[in-house]
Amino acid sequence: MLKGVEQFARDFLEFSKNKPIRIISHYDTDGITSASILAKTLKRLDKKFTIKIYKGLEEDIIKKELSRQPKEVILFSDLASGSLKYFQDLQEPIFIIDHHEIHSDELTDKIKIINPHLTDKPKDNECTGAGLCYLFAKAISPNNQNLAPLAIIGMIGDRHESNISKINQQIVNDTTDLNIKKGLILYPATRPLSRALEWSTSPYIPGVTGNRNGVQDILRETGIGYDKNLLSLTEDEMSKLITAVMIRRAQHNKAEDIIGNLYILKFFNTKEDVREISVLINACSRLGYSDTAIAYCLENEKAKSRALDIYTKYKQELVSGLKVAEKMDKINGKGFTILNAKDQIKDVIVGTICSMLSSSSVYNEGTILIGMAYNKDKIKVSARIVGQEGRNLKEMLEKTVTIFKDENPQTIAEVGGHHFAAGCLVEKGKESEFIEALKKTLEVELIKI
Ligand SMILES: [Mn+2]
Repeated sequence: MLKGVEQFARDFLEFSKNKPIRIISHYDTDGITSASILAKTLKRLDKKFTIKIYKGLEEDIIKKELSRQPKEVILFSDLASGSLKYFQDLQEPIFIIDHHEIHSDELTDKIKIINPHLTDKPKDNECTGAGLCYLFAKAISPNNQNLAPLAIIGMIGDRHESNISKINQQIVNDTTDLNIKKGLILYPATRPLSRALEWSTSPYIPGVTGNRNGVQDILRETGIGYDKNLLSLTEDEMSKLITAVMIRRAQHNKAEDIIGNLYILKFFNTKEDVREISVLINACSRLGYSDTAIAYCLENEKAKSRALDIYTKYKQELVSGLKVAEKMDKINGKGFTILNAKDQIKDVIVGTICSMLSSSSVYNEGTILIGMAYNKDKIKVSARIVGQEGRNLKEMLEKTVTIFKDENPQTIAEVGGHHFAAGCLVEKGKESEFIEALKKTLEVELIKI
């Protein structure tokens, strides 16, 4: 168990006695599963609570939420570590369960927090928001161990599965009804391969993704029956399929990108692929239906059918966005490509499109992909990198914004994200100025390596 969780849980229970709780969480799969774990935990304690989901915490949001104090207790999950500067003059304590990077010099005694970066062994304690919420729930009552599946979904959502830390392993061990099988990481592993191949956006399989004839070819070539799913493949079939996919991704030719563990969980009483569940939750939330996403996590039947409808539309949106991105004129530099989609791709999926392209075999390892799409009077900017090595994208965007602000002092631009995926919002009127700042940074960055 992570050090400090028990004390945190005791403090929280003590402070929230007879007070309603405000759960504030992040809008991705990890944040949604975090909020769901907290909701279940508080429900079991018969506590009153409300949930609010945000894409990010800006100053005005924080002010508005803090005005609920002292009547309500504020509990953040999967966010807020990067916002400590806004919590310097608190009258009442706040509670934070988060794993994002933190400026520990901004901590005060009013900020009660669980964060692996603050422990002696941050590597061993690497954990998602949902994982930490689960540990918190378990510290409150051992009965909450049956919430571990939600933590597993969060773990897949935040891609912690390829390098499982000690604490994540502990959560895996806590999860009953979890099956792990090594193989091609295509999802859903539980449904016919022909469908999974056709919709395989991650990994992207050239000639197969979105191409029915290509799907027929690959199945014929490998001699795999149409209705078989990944879970039912023999070892021999699995290795044939992996070879066939690798040939099509020849330029990438890195087995570890497509081979990994398949995670199968019992959810709504059926065996489901955790990657699929994770993408579905993410899709619902990104498209503005975080309430449906949470109700789905709490295994509400009505929410399930709503969530499936949203997910289907989302997949269609992605496949068409991908086609737009492939055809679009791009700004190509050394080691980077900028896709300025303007209003041709929805801002909510531009990051995902970049992730998908970064896993396709079109770009060389280490290439930085920048996607830009309009969001009302702003531009959503998303940065991804091809492969798992290379420059820190958050730092890169921060540098860009510094240059950009130097030249455009009145402008507002805030950067979020981490090493491998980062983004920011920029004023729409400053489109070309921002692109210039981006190019400048990317070209200078290149000289350093
Ligand atoms: Mn997270």
